Amino acid sequence: MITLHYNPGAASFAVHVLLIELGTPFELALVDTKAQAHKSAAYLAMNPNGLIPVLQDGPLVLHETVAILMHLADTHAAAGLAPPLGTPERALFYKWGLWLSNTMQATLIHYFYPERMVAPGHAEGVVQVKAAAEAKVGHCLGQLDDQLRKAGGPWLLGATYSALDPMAFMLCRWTRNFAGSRPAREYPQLLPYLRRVHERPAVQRAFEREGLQPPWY
Ligand SMILES: N[C@@H](CCC(=O)N[C@@H](CS)C(=O)NCC(=O)O)C(=O)O
Repeated sequence: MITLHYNPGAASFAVHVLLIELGTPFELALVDTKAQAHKSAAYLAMNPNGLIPVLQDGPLVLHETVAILMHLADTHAAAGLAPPLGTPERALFYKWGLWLSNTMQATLIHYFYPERMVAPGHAEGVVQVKAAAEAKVGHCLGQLDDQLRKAGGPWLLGATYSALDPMAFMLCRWTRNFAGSRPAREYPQLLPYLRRVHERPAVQRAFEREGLQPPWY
């Protein structure tokens, strides 16, 4: 059995969408962040970073959202959610997966938790880190918009929907409250892309199951 440790709207959302998309049986385990359940000894034993998500797949315990997405694409290869191994397309799948994780997602975390990057009580530092993170994510949105134009769409990697589309959609969604720069929906390629991903039944089902409300992105 597959179990996804999740919290509504957190990074687990992309994995939740993919699991529904795959039609594979799984269960959801809510991580009560208000009760700091992600910092409990039991949770830290699964993910020493104390972050969401964690996927349990039989005896395998896996953290890192993009690693989980890639694992699910590999273990459900018939669904065709990752390009064939050893191809240039597969190399680009790795490139975009790592970039989404180590550049765009990591910077969004600074945007959401700027106080973690400065000395305690440094209010001006918090404002500066948040603004800098928002500006850097703005560059990331520009790159995503450019990629959609170059790849010709309709999906991030081109003609075929992949395990990275729920990830790109989720990160774009996280920009919806940007105040100092454009959110994803204001980019010419990203707006129709977000609409297309949102139209997928798996995305709508995940929103529903997590109890999330509009605006969607
Ligand atoms: N690189 C990690 C990042 C995960 C992450 O930052 N998760 C956030 C939720 S979106 C979290 O658990 N935040 C709680 C905290 O930072 O205390 C991954 O992709 O799994």
